[in-house]
Amino acid sequence: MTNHPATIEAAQRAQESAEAIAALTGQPTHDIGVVLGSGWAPAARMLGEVVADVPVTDVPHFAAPAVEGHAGRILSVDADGTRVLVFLGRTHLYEERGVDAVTHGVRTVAASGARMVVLTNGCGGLNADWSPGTPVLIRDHINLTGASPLHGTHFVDLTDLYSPRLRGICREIDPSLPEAVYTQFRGPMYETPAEIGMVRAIGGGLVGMSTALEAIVARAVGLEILGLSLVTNLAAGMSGAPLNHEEVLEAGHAAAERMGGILARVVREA
Ligand code: 8IG
Repeated sequence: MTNHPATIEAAQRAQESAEAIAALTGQPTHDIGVVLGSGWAPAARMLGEVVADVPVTDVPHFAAPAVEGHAGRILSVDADGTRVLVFLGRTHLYEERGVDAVTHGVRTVAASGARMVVLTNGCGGLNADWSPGTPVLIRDHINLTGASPLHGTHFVDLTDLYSPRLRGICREIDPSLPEAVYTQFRGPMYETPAEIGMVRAIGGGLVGMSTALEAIVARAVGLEILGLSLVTNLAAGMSGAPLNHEEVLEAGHAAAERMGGILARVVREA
């Protein structure tokens, strides 16, 4: 069932946001949505020609991002004829605005006419070979937030949630891209070393605070999904050093060329 009142209201808000984005960008529809998370902003300018650049606060129903390094802008980018709707920054569950605020971006991508979404994030890595600045394809996820972004009796299949087709295109672009299972915690605290031990035991390779809830709604609204993580730090307890947000931003700048190159090609080839 997709007719729970909260689902209908969320779809209506997304429709209003999509109409505002169309008016503000001069682009009636977009083909692909891209959500750029921690560390990914420097890669944005490599996507194509920026046709419009709008503060999210000019669009109804979007909240200003609370996290440093999340610029809070919406871009319309022309990637050789593919119209890409880019979100610089996102709303996280730990901001306590509720699951509908967290997933409003992906609902708006669908309402804008797109058929696919690229969800990116900065995250912790459980493989010691992944130095900060390593991009990793998300193969699957484990949702440890205790939250669901769906309302009512809405059964959604999550098999192959992270499109094998899009992962294949990415590996053609960059054969050295690893794949891993993304494990989402609510945050905002990072994990304890014991929690990282649990993640390892259940098959997780990445830890983050954003993408799983967005991917669930992206599937529910019919989008094809590509998930790309940037490992910005080794997971807690692995490096001997405490975790901090500055290394996230540094890793993004260091890896921008490689990430931007992958994004620029995948939006053209997908
Ligand atoms: I950047 O180590 C970033 N985001 N949960 N754990 C979790 N989220 C993160 C981490 C991390 N690094």
